[in-house]
Amino acid sequence: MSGAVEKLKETIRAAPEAVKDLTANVKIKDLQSHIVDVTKSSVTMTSDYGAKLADTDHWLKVVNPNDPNGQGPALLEDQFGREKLHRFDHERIPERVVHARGVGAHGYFKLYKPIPEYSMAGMLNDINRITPMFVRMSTVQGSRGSADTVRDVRGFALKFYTKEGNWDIVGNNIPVFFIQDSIKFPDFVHAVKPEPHNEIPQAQTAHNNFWDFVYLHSEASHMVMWAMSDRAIPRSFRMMQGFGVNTFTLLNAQGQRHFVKFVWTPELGVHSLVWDEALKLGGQDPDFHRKDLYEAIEAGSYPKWKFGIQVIPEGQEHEFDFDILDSTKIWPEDLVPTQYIGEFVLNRNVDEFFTETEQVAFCTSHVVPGVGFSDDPLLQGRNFSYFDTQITRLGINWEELPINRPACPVMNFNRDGAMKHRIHKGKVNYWPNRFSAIPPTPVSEGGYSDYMQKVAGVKARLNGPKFKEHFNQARLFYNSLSPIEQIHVQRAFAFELDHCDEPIVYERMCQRLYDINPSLAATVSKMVGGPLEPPESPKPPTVPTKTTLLKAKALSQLEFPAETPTIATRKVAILLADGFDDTPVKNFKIAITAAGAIPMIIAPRRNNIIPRGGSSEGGITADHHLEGARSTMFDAVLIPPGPQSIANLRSHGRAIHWIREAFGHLKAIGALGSDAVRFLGEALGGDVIGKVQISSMDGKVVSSYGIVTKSVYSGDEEQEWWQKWKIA
Ligand code: HDE
Repeated sequence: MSGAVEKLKETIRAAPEAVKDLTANVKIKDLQSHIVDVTKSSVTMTSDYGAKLADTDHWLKVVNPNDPNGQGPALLEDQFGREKLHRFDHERIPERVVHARGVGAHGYFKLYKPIPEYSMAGMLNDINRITPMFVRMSTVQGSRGSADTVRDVRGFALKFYTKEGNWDIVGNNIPVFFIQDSIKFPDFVHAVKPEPHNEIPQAQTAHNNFWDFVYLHSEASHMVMWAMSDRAIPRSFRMMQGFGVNTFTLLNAQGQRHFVKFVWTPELGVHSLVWDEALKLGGQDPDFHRKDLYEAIEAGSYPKWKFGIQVIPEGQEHEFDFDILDSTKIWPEDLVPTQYIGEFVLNRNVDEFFTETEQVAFCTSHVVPGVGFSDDPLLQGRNFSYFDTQITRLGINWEELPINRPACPVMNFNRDGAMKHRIHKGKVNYWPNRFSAIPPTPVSEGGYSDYMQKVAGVKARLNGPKFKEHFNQARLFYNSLSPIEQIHVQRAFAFELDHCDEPIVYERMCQRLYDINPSLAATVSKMVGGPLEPPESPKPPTVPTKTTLLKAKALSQLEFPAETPTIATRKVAILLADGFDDTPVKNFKIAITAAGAIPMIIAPRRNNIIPRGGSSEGGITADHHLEGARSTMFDAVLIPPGPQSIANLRSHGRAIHWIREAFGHLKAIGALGSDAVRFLGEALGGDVIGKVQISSMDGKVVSSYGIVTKSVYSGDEEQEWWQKWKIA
């Protein structure tokens, strides 16, 4: 277990009983029968067919015992050697065609507001139920080994093991999508993935094909605004919202149907990295997000999300300017408020990555009684695609795998296929049969009820007229951001288009930005060499609107601070060297641990850092040395007092770089004592005498030591931050 986990454990207050009580989780119990603990096994090594093995280090060969150099050929007859290689040769399965890189964890859902008026789903009506869950978070574009912190949409897939069957919500951390119709998905994914001729770039949208696609599909305009915002570089998987994106339906016991969108919001607030930090972390710690989630859960600091619904009664389907079945549109909260009805918590890491996180398979088509689909054309295609892809990845019997198996009874006459596990006893394998074996369940007793939807029309390859409007919500999103968030969007576009080397791509994309926001377009154009004036060509069609908002709630990340502002689980680096003052360091560690954060000592070397007045044997062990752990891996930095310690840091190039980089990434920086304060000023190139305090944009100081919260929207606007210096 890593040092961070141990330290985080020290800071965790007792978790609520319901969270700890894993025996309440029927799915975890179900998995137990499959778990073998290799380190506690009393069984010695066997072959796959159970024969005990005496030697798996040497292949069976012809050797000449009388000749010390005699090494003859290896024998094909070695069934154990062959078995070992066979098994190894076939270890890999195809990675997911998208969302290949991800991390999973177990948890549970608890309802606090039943919704019988909307849905008869048991999980959405029973407040005494604890519904087991498995959650997988992912990036989209990169392959399994790509870095965590790339600019990308994050997948956020939920599997509820309900008493009425598995219910999967296969969501993202952004509420809209690039395309409206699932038939476009292969084109979209081909365009976003590495280019076909050279397989470059990995896990990036910053290339010609992606932006060519976006220009040619103006429906992607809204989504790319989100993808260029801070949402696409989250600080942690624990600090992201999630959205079901598609429009689903809820069906109540009276047979009434409502349209619904699902949303979940993290208890810790929504926070992001800054771009430079994300880029560096990609190399310094490619597992940054995976590790962050694993360590938090391992330490007992369980991330939690509020689960909400946005509901539109069936009769109001056509009352909006946008088509509510169009996945490139949000339902603005100002028009359709989110009702939070429950929460989910992730409280258990997987025991084995492959059999759980890699083999878990989600299907949008897997819904339970009380939940249904809509005619959202993206959803309809997804309902086909997910099941289909699992057949390639895992085989037709993928639902028998332990992680995918429902935690309720499964019984039917689907049969056979590769890798079937369950043995069905009995003379019949069809329905109806002379034994009346395995009858369907009437709707009145819990059988799935299909909504009797009236449908009329002609067959045509068309979408509804409102699907043609592509820019209103792209504008709405940009207008709803704070100024600093807007700057980040400008810079993200400038970065991405700078990586496109074909003028037709970046010039046309700049033209497209004029359709969204002329000032954004002009700024980006100036940076990347696009047109400096709006194009004369006619604007793409827009549909007249009656409810169009200029700004909408809940789009800017600033609207999602943690419910109680907190530095819990954030990592604070204490930068010191030989000669540091021991007592303030101890006090600071106590204070910061009490606030739930993780203090970590960073010094020029790891072993035996000697405090002022200490002996050469009495030093402390640092958590990391300055080269090993970089400022990017921490949320805040403290420089404690001690004249010799400061002098040592002052002569250390990496220490100065640490402070400058932390400042550039808008980390909270504290300095204790006049030497440390002066050093901080010098490191940052300022002529500072006295006490220095750097505050976040909202000026929040959350501890008496001057540790400030990192602003959720922290811009990389260095100049701006220079002006924020207060010199006293
Ligand atoms: Fe997916 N998507 N998708 N997608 N998607 C897959 O299914 C697909 C879409 C999302 O952690 C694949 O099991 C189509 C929207 C997540 O295992 C595949 C369309 C949203 C994950 C697939 C979409 C998503 C996937 C690849 C357009 C947000 C990872 C592996 C019609 C709501 C799930 C797999 C996990 C994975 C198809 C669009 C989210 C190929 C055809 C919109 C989180 O079946």
